[in-house]
Amino acid sequence: MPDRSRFYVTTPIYYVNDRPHLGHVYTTMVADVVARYHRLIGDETFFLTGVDEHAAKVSEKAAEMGMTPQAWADQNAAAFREVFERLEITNNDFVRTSSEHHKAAVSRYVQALLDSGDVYQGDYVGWYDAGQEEYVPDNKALQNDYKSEVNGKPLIRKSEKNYFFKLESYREPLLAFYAQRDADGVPFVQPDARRNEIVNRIKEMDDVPISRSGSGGWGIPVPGEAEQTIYVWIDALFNYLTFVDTDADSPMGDRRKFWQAGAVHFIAKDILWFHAAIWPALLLALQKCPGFEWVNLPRQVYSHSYWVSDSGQKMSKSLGNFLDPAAIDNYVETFGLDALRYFLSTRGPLGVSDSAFSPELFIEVYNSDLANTFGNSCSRVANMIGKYFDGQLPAPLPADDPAYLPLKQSDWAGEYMRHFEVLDLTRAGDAALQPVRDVDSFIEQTQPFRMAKDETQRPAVGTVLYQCTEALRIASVLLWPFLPDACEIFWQRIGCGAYADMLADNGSGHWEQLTTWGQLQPGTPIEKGAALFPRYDAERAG
Ligand code: ME8
Repeated sequence: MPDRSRFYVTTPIYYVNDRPHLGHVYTTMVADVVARYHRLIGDETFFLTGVDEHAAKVSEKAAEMGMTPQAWADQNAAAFREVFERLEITNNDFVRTSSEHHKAAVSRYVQALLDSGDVYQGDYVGWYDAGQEEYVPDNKALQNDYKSEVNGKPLIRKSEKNYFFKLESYREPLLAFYAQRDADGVPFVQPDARRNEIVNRIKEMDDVPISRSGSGGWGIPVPGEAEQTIYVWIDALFNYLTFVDTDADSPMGDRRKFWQAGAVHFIAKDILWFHAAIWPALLLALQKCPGFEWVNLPRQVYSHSYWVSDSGQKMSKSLGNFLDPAAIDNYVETFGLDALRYFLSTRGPLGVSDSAFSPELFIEVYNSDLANTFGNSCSRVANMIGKYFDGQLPAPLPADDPAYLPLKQSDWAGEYMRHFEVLDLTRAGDAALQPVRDVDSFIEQTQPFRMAKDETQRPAVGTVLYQCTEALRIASVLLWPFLPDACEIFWQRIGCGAYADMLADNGSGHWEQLTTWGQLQPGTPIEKGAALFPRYDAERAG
């Protein structure tokens, strides 16, 4: 069984043939929210993202730009890294497939598969989708009229000497693996509809090429074969393993424990086949090789849908309709980074349907969930504490006092965890806002601003406001993976500034304490500060 106290999460590694766009930012932000959640609940977490460099389209684009593939890859890898840093993504490492560490590890794995007989030499005659860098089986090519399923461009006819992986011989082991995961209650592929598509395709799969000829030396050479490079997809899939296949003697430290915790791979549906069939089959093959017995299989592949434009077209580089870094910066400047994270991760295409990116919806969600709910509640409560208690957190009456007015608490943290555990970020975000909604109803019901007019009612008002602040503190803990900047500001204002350091300490296990009622000390100064999320008025903003 995987080790539940550790957590390993990955994003696809992105092609460096161009600059990052909204799709890349999306998957990376989702993985970041999930990584932060696991750190919050006390899991020792490793989060990996990065770039995929050895694609033919990278060397072709480099030639167009009059640059070497490496120089072009360096430039775009830096752009990805820079965007992710600016977006405060908390990845623990950044993959570059041109790094010496990765190249050496991939060569070792391929050598092991050559030695075991799972990789053999043959001839490939068939179809290739250059945009997706994907070999397309004849029946699929025919079905799609010899065009790419993703970008509609004509497929290329290829005839070359390749090394092949015996994928077909893993049909039964893979189906057994899927059945086992279903029986364990943690299906390997999510959502379920995607899992069913894959299981059907596994039943008819053939062996696949794992090398290419004529890449002009851009790629990892097949061991002992200077003319062939390892097919970019095999090179890329192995990143999930190479970057954690290190022991205590390595400068990267002992990371195998993260692999063994069972990786969770976030990807989009266009690359599911590689992750759901080829990847586990490669791992099944590798774990039979001497020295690789420790290689277990990932925990889950989560395949989301697409962000599409208003007209329903996939946002992509080749279609030129994506939100580029400048447009993304605009959102961050106007609404704040938290708002972008919150919107993308709670309103994005995590399920089986695509999501249209609509500026109107963005504003609506910003105003309803952030400005009018969390932001407004924090201001309201701090204002009342300022007005009636001189900015000091009042002490609540004892719960058995006749004047004690209880805020009805539900299982806020439990509900939130149940949704995170099945990667339902929409419901997890909603559950994190529940204490805020409960505070709003409590204020409506008790009307502390009316009670405060009567001096004798002050202890009851203090009781109401103590509970409101405490509920908002718990909300801020639950909201932190989505809104880290705003929550950290709020913590400073309520005397909980130390939380940020507690959470930076990976896997330190403060979850119980942070979500237990009654942590705030009466008498603590409560700062009002500026609105965490000022309401956005589209008309006034022009
Ligand atoms: O496929 N909506 O890289 P890539 C949502 N290098 N997500 C989107 C998206 C959209 N419109 N467009 C892109 C590759 N993405 C390979 C991966 S992994 C071993 C190798 C996201 O640069 C989504 O995560 O084409 C998708 O899977 C990924 O970007 C594809 O990035």
